[in-house]
Amino acid sequence: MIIRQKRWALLLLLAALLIVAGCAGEKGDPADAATITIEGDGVESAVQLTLGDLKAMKDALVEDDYFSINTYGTEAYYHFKGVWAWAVLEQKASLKEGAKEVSFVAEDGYTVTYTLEEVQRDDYIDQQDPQKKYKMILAWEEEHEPYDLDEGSPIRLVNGQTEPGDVNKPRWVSRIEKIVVK
Ligand SMILES: Nc1nc2c(c(=O)[nH]1)N[C@H]1C(S)=C(S)[C@@H](COP(=O)(O)O)O[C@H]1N2
Ligand SMILES: [Mo]
Repeated sequence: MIIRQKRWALLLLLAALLIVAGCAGEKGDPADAATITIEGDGVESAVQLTLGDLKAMKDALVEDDYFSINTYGTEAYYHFKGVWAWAVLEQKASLKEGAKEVSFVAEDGYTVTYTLEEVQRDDYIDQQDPQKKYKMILAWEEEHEPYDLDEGSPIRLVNGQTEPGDVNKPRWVSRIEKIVVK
């Protein structure tokens, strides 16, 4: 009888340990299930990608401080973590030969359109630091914080500047819903 009880106690302890370990381990960000679509005449077929898919593109990850100027002329650095937008198109979408332009469309309809070459560039600048070169990224973390799911799609387009004085922050499309290739 005592032996049986001990066995039960051990089993209970084991179960409790497993639960604790499970909670403390890789919880998986709930935002990872968020999706964006790549669609339009410029791709062979539309694809849906989860944020988890983007995070898994380890070779294309980018983490950096991006310089910005907004419409009021305010200058500031923001820290972002994300993945090179071009790598996403190249690796995840079946681009057609004649594809030319790429629109990043937010849930509120806010849209910024680039040529395919502009998405591919890896030499965007920071007017304050001539040494630095930047890629256009799809970011899921700003200032070391993941985007709040309550505010919508947790993915933002972020880029450097094209030239000194470039007011680039208006092109940082928040809450991306889809990427339309034409
Ligand atoms: N989806 C979406 N993204 C957007 C905008 C918008 O209205 N909708 N405004 C842009 C403009 S004009 C600026 S200056 C920045 C402001 O970014 P912030 O909210 O992080 O300051 O977001 C840009 N991205
Ligand atoms: Mo703005």
